[in-house]
Amino acid sequence: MISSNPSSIAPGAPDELGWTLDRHILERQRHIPGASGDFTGLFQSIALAGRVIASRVAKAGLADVLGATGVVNVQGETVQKLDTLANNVLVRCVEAGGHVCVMASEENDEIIPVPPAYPKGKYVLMFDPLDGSSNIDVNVSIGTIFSIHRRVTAAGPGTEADCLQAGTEQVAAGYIIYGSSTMLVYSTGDGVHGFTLDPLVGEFFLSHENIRIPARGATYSINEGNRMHWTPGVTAWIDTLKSERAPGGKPYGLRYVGTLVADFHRTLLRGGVFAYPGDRKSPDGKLRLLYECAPMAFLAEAAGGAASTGAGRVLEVVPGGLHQRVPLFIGSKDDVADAVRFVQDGAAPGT
Ligand code: P6P
Repeated sequence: MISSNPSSIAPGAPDELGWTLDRHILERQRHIPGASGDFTGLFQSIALAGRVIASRVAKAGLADVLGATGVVNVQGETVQKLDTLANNVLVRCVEAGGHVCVMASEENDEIIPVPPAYPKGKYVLMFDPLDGSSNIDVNVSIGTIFSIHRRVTAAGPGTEADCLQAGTEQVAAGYIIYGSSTMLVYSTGDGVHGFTLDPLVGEFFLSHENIRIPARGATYSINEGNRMHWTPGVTAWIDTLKSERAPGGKPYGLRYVGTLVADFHRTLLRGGVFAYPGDRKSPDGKLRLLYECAPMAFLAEAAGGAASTGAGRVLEVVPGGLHQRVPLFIGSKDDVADAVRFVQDGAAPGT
């Protein structure tokens, strides 16, 4: 990834620092003609927010930020205290930097304007501040998901139109997973890279360079509790994966955390397929396009995988609203292709 040694230190000398996220982003910027440093500044703000949220999540059980606030968000879900805290931290870290013209969040019904006192930048940031909030109180991995676009309006305060762009237009996407370790995974379309937080240093260090999803995996990830609502195509697909008719003749294992970030992170590193399909109860599924499915689809495709709604590429869906839901099949490209075939016409995997 780094083609030369621009450092003044003799080539081949040991690198005691290692690749911090800052250094990685600055090195990337060095190779982009005319780069203004705006993207770098936005990314540093997101990373700061991730470090602050990681710190609060780590001591949530002690600091009484567990438990619901009683507020119900636009999704109709009870907002956990950490959800609110994470949302506010992200907005505060980004709003004053002059890198964005508008933001949008799972927790906010409408767009989040940049306060009039602050300069407006050329980027748009959309996020799910704390995905998996139902798992907060039981100490299961949760995460922050973010998506970055360029604005489409000319200047001044950004609008909803700046947010409602297809996923193919994303400049970058990523997530921060607060698990056994805290990791930030991102892509600008040129490879997917993972950074692990060293809590003693307070910095993310490159730990997973150029992540690639295997063409096929050995696990499927779906909420089997929804089986009674599944369409015949999804039911036939899952029943095939659980039988000797599965690709390779060995039944797939089931892994389901109930946090998209955790289920996707495992799928990204080990392959396999995650699905939150549309069903008879919820034809569009549960997951939101702008700040869950589109950023994960951007990462999946950048890592050699795939992401489909069952009807087409997730990245090609043009959003009709900030909180639009879409069905999601994502992970190893051959496993996703099988799922789509079943959903569309019930063909057996691999035929
Ligand atoms: P279910 C978490 O609430 C979330 O939005 C995603 O992170 C996760 O994949 C999904 O919902 C889990 O939904 O219906 O299986 O509990």
